[in-house]
Amino acid sequence: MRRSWIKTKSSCDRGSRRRASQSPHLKLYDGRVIKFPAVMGVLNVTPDSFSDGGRYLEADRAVEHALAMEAAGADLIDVGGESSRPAGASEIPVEIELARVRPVLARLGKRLRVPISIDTRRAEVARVALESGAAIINDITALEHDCEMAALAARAKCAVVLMHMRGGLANHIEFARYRDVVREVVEYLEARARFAAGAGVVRSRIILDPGLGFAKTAQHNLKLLAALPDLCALGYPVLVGASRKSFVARIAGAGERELEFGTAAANALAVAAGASIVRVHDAGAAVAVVAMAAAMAGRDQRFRRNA
Ligand code: HH2
Repeated sequence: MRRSWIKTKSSCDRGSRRRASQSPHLKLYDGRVIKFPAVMGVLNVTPDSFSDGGRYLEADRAVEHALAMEAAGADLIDVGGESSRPAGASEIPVEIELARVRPVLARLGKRLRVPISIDTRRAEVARVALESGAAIINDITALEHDCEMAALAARAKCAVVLMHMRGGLANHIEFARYRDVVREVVEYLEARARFAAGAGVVRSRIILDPGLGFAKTAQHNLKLLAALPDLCALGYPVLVGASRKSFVARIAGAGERELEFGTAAANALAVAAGASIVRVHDAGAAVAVVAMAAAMAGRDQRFRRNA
């Protein structure tokens, strides 16, 4: 669905935290429903992403890959045109980000049945994506980078992923210092959710993400994964992006199989701990992992594959 009306205007205490219940699904502005736990397939239209950089820079290949992830059972596709790779990700001009994602979004809007999210920090890019039919803004800066993002999300009534990070794209690893990483991340995300709701973002469409690997060491990531129930207790759906990240490589090994199984283990335990969405590069593998983990955790009675 094209939406040409969206105009961008210029310009804890862990123990005592209220236990709020999470919704079992996300209802989008257009009535489509994403059932949890869900698999978000990553589509990086970039030359330099850490896992799939350069593979889908050409629009036809990107569209093909998105359709393949949908066929493999992905519940939504996350399109990004700017890498956030910690090893020196460089800021790119907005024109380049737009030139990468616009042709892909235009084609996907007509062909993809599952919802599209746009992985961007920039309101201008988000607006183009929303006009092409995207229903979710995935902002790794939790609406902090671009002061127009919150108002855009509110006007569009889209869902928003608020992710925790510190520092900028190129230097966030230098900010991986915490007294209590779980408490600080949970408090930050709670505050950003409050900010988003205050700006008019539909509360039931706010999703929180601890931002694994963003200003986090491997130990920080492990602590956050172990404490997912604390984050889920805020009552918002929680997205986890562990797929193929360097902490998985450090722990499980950097070979293809090791990354695949390390990612699978992280996703299974995240779903068992209450995560609502896992963001992955290999959608087919994640669909099976999520179906099994959800069934074992008693969260989901829909068997994704027939025996
Ligand atoms: N991770 C990456 C990018 N966007 N968004 C959310 N909400 N959560 C994440 O964990 C997350 C994200 C990094 O992964 P990838 O997109 O594969 O790499 P790159 O940023 O190099 O394109």
